Amino acid sequence: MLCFFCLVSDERAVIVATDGDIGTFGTVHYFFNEEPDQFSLDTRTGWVGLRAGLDYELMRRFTVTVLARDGGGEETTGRLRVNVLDVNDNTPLFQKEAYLGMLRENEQGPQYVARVRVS
Ligand SMILES: [Ca+2]
Ligand SMILES: [Ca+2]
Repeated sequence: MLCFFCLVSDERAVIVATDGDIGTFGTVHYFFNEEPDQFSLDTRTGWVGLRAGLDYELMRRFTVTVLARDGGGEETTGRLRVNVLDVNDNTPLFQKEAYLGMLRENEQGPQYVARVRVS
C-alpha cells in the first residue's frame, strides 16, 4: 500500500510516498498527472522544483496532482498546493512622459503648479 505526505520548505517541496513492500514492489517513482508549465518533478526523489517565473499578480495558487507508482504498478495520487507569496516586483510608473506647469512671474508661493501621478 502506498501512502503520501509532503514536506515543504521555503523554496522547495518534496513529495514522499511510503510503501510497506520490499524490493521492486516497494520502490516508488513520482510523476505529474498533468505536466505543469511552472514546476518540475524528480521522478526518483520526489523533489518539486520551479521551472518558470511566478507572478503573484497573475496566479496566487497552484494545485498539482502527483502520482506515485511502485515497481509492481500499484499507484496512488496526492495533491501539492503551492501558494505564491507577494513581493515588490513592480516599480511605480508615471502616467505621463512629461508634465507641464505654468506660473506667472512674480507669483507668490505657495501655489499649485501641476499634479504628477504614478500608477
Ligand atoms: Ca508496493
Ligand atoms: Ca508583486
